[in-house]
Amino acid sequence: MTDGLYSQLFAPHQCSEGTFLDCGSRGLVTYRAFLELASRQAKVLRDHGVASGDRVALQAQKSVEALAVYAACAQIGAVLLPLNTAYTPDEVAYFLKDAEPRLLVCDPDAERALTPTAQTVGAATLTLDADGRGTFADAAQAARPCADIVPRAEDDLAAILYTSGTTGRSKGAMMTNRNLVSNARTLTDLWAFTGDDTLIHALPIFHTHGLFVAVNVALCAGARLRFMQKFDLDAILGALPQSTAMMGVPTFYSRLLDDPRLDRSRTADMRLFISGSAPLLAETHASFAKRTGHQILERYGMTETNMITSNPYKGTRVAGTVGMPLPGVEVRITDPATGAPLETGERGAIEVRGPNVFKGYWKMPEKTREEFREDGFFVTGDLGAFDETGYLSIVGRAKDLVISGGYNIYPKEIELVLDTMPDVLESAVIGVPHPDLGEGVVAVLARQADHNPDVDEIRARAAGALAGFKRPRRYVLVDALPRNTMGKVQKAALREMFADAFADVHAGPDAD
Ligand code: MLC
Ligand code: AMP
Repeated sequence: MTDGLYSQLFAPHQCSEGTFLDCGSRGLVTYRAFLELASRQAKVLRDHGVASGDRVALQAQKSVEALAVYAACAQIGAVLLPLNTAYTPDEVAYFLKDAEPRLLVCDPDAERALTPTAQTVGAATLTLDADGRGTFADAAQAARPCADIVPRAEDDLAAILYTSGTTGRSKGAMMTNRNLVSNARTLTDLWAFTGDDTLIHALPIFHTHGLFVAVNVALCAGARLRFMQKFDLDAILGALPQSTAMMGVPTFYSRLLDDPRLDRSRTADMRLFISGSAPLLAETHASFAKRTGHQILERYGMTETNMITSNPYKGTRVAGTVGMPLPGVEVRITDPATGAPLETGERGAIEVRGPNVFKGYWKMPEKTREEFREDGFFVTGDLGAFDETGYLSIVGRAKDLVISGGYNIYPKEIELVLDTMPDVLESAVIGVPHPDLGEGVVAVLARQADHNPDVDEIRARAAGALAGFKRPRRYVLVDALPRNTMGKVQKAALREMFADAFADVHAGPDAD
């Protein structure tokens, strides 16, 4: 029973006066101070009835205090439910009803909208703002530290991360202690992280990349995080000379490249740039290498599986590939229709098995069964092929998914909203190339006969229903959607038709 996340990743640092979080002008936080804060929060969780296995929902801006909730949950065996800060109250309501947390910690601005739903599921609501202040912070400050570390078994849940689905209904991916600890150890070794590293952390802390990959690797190595509230070009350029590593989505790299201040001297002390969550264009890889001398290391992962493959730390990093399976992780390519394994070089479904793969979808045993093979391989929904040297390339997606700036957007969810709009017969949502975000969302609306939908009104209504990053950036009106002989909307044709929808957009943070 000593295999829990807390015992493995947090407890070894309880007495460390080394810096865990470097928050720039906001100061330094030692490992000891961070864990003491977390232990006070753990006491608050306990005082609100949170027991081992109970869920704690967190929708709060990135702050030291918000990150400490992760450690507090781990300490008492609670299951963290981190939520994207962009989700609207309606979207959050679904997660609360589904996961039935014991406690919701949210921004003071969202408290009024969220409390009624929280109450219906029996959850108390406490607040935490972007500066780490609020009723939750006050309670933690007044609390005595909690001394207990609740033992957790490897297979116990540590977190639930919601991912949208192709049906439009979000699924809670259940992450166990084993999933998180095994991946953290493997990545720390593979990428050679040590206590001498300073890792630039500008990713959000409600997704796998920023929370589990970056934070857990730092914990595992005893490294320092240069902890930034969000992606800020100036702040990152300023931090590069005092840092050794960065993890980011491809948009981070294209934005850095867009700035002439990125050069060899600024990155001279960096040892590693890692990219993931979305495809890194080979062109970005080459431009970055030319400008800085650094070959970006691209890796591949997924909420349900943590990290799956990585280009090597030592050895050739091949642009346009996601490298090789991580040690202890099995990856195979199969025929998407039959599940039969395919030969090297053949394109097919990417399947994965290993200690990194999640336990299943929360309260969705059927959905879980559908996505696993009988021998335990999980079907990722990505399509790929191995080359002769063992490198995997992702060549497409079997799932209807758009990845914009590293966020997953499921068209079905947007279409369900757009289909209800006045004068719209039906809609098709597609992702097409976007210079800043990789893919940008385009909504194709088929008019009802003799009607003309009001796009401004639709845009405004969509804003009320959907998180900002999911909202279509372009709307196009058509008389009818193209369909194949089976009656299925031909999204590939639409993607081709509107491929240039963002041709006028330039790369960089102020893009369209
Ligand atoms: C923000 N906006 C986006 C967006 N991010 N729109 C589309 N796609 C995105 N990714 C919208 C906001 O709603 C807002 O719209 C406007 O853009 C400006 O918001 P912002 O917050 O100022 O945006 P910006 O700072 O430019 O953010 C872009 C970004 C950010 C790329 C830096 O999205 C980001 O940090 N992405 C990382 C996502 C991530 O962590 N993915 C990991 C998933 S885990 P409006 O209309 O309100 O003005 C995973 C597994 C794995 O995939 O393998 O890692
Ligand atoms: P998420 O569900 O948010 O965790 O997103 C996971 C998806 O992101 C994967 O299924 C892939 O489609 C995609 N992804 C992650 N890393 C990469 C990468 N390096 N290249 C291409 N796609 C990636």
